[in-house]
Amino acid sequence: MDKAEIVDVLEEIGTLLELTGENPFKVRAYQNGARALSALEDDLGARIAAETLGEVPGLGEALVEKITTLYNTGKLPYYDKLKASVEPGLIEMLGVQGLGPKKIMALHKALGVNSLEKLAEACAANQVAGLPGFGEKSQEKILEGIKHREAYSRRHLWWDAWQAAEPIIAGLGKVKGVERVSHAGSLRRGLETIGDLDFLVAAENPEPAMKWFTTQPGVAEVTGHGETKSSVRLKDGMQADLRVVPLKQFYFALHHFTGSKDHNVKMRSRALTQGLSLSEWGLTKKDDPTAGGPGAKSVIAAHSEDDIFKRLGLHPIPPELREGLDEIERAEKGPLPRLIEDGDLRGAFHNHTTASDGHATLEEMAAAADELGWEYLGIADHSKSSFQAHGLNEEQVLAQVEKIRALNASKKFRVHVFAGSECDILKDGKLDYGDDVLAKLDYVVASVHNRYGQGEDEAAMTKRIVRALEHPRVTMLGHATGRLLLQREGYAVNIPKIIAAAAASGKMIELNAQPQRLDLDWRHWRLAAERGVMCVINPDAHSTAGLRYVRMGVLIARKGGLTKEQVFNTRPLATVTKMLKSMAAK
Ligand code: DGT
Ligand code: CA
Ligand code: CA
Ligand code: ZN
Repeated sequence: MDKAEIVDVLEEIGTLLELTGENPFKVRAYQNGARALSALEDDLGARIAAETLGEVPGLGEALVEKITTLYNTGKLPYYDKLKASVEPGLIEMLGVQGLGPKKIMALHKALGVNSLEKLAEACAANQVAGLPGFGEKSQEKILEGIKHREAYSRRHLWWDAWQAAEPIIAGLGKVKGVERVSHAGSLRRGLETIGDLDFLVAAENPEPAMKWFTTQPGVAEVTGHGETKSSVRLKDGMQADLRVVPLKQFYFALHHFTGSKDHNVKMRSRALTQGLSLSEWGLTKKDDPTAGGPGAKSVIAAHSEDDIFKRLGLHPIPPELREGLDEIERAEKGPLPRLIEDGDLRGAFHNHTTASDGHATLEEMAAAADELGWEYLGIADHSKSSFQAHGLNEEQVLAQVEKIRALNASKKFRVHVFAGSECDILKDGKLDYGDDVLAKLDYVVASVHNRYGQGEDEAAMTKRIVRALEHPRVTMLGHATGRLLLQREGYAVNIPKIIAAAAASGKMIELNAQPQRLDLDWRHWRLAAERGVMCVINPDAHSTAGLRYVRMGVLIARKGGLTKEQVFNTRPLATVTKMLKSMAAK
């Protein structure tokens, strides 16, 4: 087991111990141990071999033993036993916003609740409000949190859906007789969360593809099996649909099953005004009796979706833009702008290292950036107020700046490393470091982490962020709403006002590409771009693997209609360096 995975296990042990009512010192020992291990710069394997792990502050004998076992065997009987001893319902409650181990324990003790269902009942029966430390308002919040959780559990993050989809696309492509394969639906449109996975195959004989799809190892249950359509539930709980069509219908079907539904409705009514009928089967004359069926006599042969758009007098509309907004009207007037593409990014700015809460060291991150072919890598560890994320104090961040300068001078890596900070925006909109420290940095990502109870006070939060944007040392705003998809709502904030403030002060706004954030939301980027606010796509990487999240960011930027020029980090190193310098000089 590698270091990052062991850190996760230690953190989970801490949480489980809290849920069993274990004494706080023991809980803290695991939490501190997880932090100490995650901050360890040297190679864990070497430390274990040399038996010097115990010298790391924060790692006592018991922890050293457990880390060693996990490292060597990938298992820990103590952890398995502990996990089995906690009621699953209590672990499930951790997923409810606002409920931590302490509150869950209190609820369990006072009311005996051991499942989400029972907790919801207790709230509805007004039993929670009277408990010490709860009250009417928190009872309401818990109920709301449970409802959210239920709604969320039916959808999945795009990134997770894509991990499940990739091997299916590859597998279908290898089936005999399969001429085309594509994903469709919300997955292809790049929606931030996905209901089910949709796949489309072109083949004369549907049987082999259907058979592979319903019997491949990832399948938990076949939920539907027709002649040309089958549905399955995958082992991770996701649902997936496959449709198989003859090649001549493939692009009509691909357009139809990519959707969205709203886009399809508008496309069909556009076709009707031209005397045509559009369906998954083809594009026929309106009064053709074969319309809307498998034998549709199409007026065109479609060799791509673009052929369909063209016949209806439209310029091509990329899948990401097909949400039934105004994309059809725009595609009628002229070509849509060329959207940013995967290969356009040359680096990114919001990344963490083991200096704060990342799992990889500065050098490991630089090596990973080299491997990705990046020209530059921005390091922005947390600032001191984010103590839960091991934020850096003034001395530590200045030492990191020196370390980064030395690393660049050593030419050990091809990538140029910029020294920045993810600096907390404090309650009043001031920054977490003084101007003298900020002046030593190449750039500053300003982010809200602690809501200080302002989560629902839109005016206060907006003012706080606007004030931070006005600070001359701030380069960009980090994760603008703090949302965690399928888990936690963002704080209330007036986005148009934030965009206006960024425009006025010439600041950038981050598109945080961490799959659970995707923040700022794609729905706001057109306004930002129209106001001339530059986007910067940042992975918010906490590990070397996390750097790859930029791909998700590009997809969301496309969905937001952004071009290469509207995204800062598509620019070459020399330009980026110059722009950061000129921003800092103001
Ligand atoms: P999801 O799965 O909830 O994330 O969203 P989608 O968009 O993938 O929806 P899904 O899987 O139900 O259907 C895939 C596409 O098929 C959808 O985007 C458009 C098309 N489609 C499905 N049902 C209908 C319908 O009743 N009317 C129309 N016009 N199109 C439909
Ligand atoms: Ca779907
Ligand atoms: Ca579907
Ligand atoms: Zn952050």
